[in-house]
Amino acid sequence: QAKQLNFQERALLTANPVAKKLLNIMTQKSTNLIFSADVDSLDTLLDLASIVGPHICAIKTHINTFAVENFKLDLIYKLRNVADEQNFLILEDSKFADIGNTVYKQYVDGYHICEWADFVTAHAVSGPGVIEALVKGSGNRDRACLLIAQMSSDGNLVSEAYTNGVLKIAEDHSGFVAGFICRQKLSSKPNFIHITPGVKLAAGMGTLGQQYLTPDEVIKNRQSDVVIVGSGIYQAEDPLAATIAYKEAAFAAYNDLL
Ligand code: 5BU
Repeated sequence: QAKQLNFQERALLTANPVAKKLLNIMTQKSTNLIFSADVDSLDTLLDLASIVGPHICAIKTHINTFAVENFKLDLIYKLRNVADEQNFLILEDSKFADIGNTVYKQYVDGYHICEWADFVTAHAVSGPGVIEALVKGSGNRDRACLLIAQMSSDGNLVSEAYTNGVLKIAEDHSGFVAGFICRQKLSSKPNFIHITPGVKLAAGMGTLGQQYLTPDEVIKNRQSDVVIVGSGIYQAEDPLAATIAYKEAAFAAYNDLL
């Protein structure tokens, strides 16, 4: 098997500042784990972030899932401080999918995502305008997006041709696209980071169509780079112990490939 470049080597080969930061954090903290903090309130999210922060390379949020009645956007700026202190990034899983003009407003005006999220997810179904809108909204901040090239849910409509189309758009916009949300390695270009949700220590079917793979399967067999784990951590009796278990499983699988 050919020698794989490690994260540190790949950091030198990427022009995107966020991809570079992520690759460096993964090296420094020995973690290729992103925590998907799908909890009920921003207060709970902040508490969990402080606990698991030392063991993750990024936290993933869904800012529009919090009940609006007692929503306070200032808490997300507290998360920004925790992220800076504990050296992890913030990935807002917006899944932008509309025409450029609408995406621009969602990114800049709605929840001020451009201010606090290092990177966001986007579908490429509407074409490259979505990326152009995010570039415009980012201004001179260090920002990036991940394109959703594949999904984890049962019966999803993503075809091989669609995935190949997403790869092509990513290559044409590689200054802003840091990588992919995917089920397996898709591109041999070292600057693209492959990130995989739908991960649990026990593989199988989750609720409402979610399908789980193990960290070992995702990183070693499918050669993705990073795992995203949500309920495997926040539903665990001991979220810190679970975070460490996922971190160690995913990083050992990465080391096995080198
Ligand atoms: P889980 O609790 O580990 O199943 O959470 C997975 C998270 O990743 C959740 O926030 C989803 O919205 C997100 N996700 C996913 O599960 N599958 C996908 O294909 C994409 C995002 Br894109």
